[in-house]
Amino acid sequence: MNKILFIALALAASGASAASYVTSNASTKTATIMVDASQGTAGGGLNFNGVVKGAKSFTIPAGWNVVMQYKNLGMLAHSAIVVKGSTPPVSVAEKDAAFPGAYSKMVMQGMPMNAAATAKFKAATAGSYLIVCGVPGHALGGQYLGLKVVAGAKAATYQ
Ligand SMILES: [Cu+2]
Repeated sequence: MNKILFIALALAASGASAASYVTSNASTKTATIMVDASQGTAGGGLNFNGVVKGAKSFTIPAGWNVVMQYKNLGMLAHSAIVVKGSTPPVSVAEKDAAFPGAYSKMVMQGMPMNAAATAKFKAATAGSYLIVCGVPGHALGGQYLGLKVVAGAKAATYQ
């Protein structure tokens, strides 16, 4: 498929306003996703990309590689880790990652303001997941996004 046409379709599928949070590359089967902790005041800062309680979700084709670009914009320490299921966990650590490598640094302690980390993992198994903050209380406070891994999906999206 024409690359520009593909990008246009991917943008249309993801919604133009949200397009900046995901880049979908079907030829390399790679999704690059952006997860910004504490973007603005939603949830008293306990948010990702400005939303709380899984109000938005990434969709990743099953078997694709994911590059998760995490950054903390807030004053409090935050982190990001992918966990299985649709319910935010009471507590979470690196060993609870749904896929090997699917977390930022300092999951429980949190990374300080303006710290960034890139996590690379393979979305190997279809299912429902969450990207949660691992700092105790933050996920339960609403700091999580949805992440759906879907067999047969053609592009990574965020909506
Ligand atoms: Cu947090």
